[in-house]
Amino acid sequence: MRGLFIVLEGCDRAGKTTQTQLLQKFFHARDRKCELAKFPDRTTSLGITINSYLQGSQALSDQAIHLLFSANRWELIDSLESKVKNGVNLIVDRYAYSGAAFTSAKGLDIDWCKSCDKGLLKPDLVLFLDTSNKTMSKREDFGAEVYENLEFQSKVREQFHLLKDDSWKIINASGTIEEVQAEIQTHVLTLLNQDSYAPIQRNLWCGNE
Ligand code: Z5A
Repeated sequence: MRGLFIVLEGCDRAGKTTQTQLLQKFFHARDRKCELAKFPDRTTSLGITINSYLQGSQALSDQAIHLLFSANRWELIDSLESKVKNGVNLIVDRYAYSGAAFTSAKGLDIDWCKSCDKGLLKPDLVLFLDTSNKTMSKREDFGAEVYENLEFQSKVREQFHLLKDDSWKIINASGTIEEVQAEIQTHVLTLLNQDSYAPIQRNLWCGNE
C-alpha cells in the first residue's frame, strides 16, 4: 500500500514545523514509515538562492522568486513521489499553496501563480493551520525574514482561503500545541483507517479548482 501525502500550510509562525514533527511521532508510534519534507528546501542550489532572497541579501523580481519557489518543488517531486509510492507516509511543511498565496498577495494574478505548479502531486490531505495574525506575531522570531509583517500576512491569509479545495481541513491553530495536534490527528486517523487509497496523481490544479 502506498503512503499518504499530507501537507501542512499556514501563515508565518502558525506552528507548521512543530506540528509536522509531532505528526511524524504519531505515525512512528503506529509503526508506520513516515518522513518529513519542507518547502522551500534551502539545501539545493535553487534553495540557497531562495534563502538569500528571504534573508534580504539578494533582490529578485516577484516573478523570478515565484518561479524559483516552484522550480524548487519540481526539482524534488520525483524523489517525493517515489517515497510515497514505496509506502512512506510523507508530511510536507508548505507546498504549492504557499507559492500561490504569497505571490498573489503581492498583486500578481493568482491563476498565473498556480499555473507554475500545475501537475504536481496532489496531496491526500491539506491541513491549513489558521490563526490570527496577532497571535502569530507574538511567536518567537516573527519579523526575521522579508514577508514577516502583519499587513502582508493578512493578505496572504485571505489568498490562502481562495485556494481551499476538497482536500483541505481548516485547523484552529490558536490553541495549545497539544490541542492543535489532537485536531490534526483526528483528520489523519480518518485517512489511516481506510483500507486502500486511490493512486497518487500528478494532477494538482488540473481540474476545476
Ligand atoms: N514561501 C513563498 O513565498 N512561496 C513558496 O512557494 C513557499 C514559501 C514554499 C519561508 O517559509 C517563507 O517562504 C515564508 C513563505 C515563503 N515566508 N513567510 N512568512 P518557511 O516555511 O521556511 O518559514 P516560516 O514561514 O518562517 O515558517 P516557520 O518558521 O517554518 O514557522 P512555523 O513552522 O509555522 O512555526 P513553528 O516553527 O512550528 O513555530 C514558531 C514558534 O511558535 C516556535 O517558537 C514554536 O515553539 C511556537 N509555537 C508553535 N505552535 C504554537 C502554539 N500552538 N502555541 C504557542 N506557541 C507555538
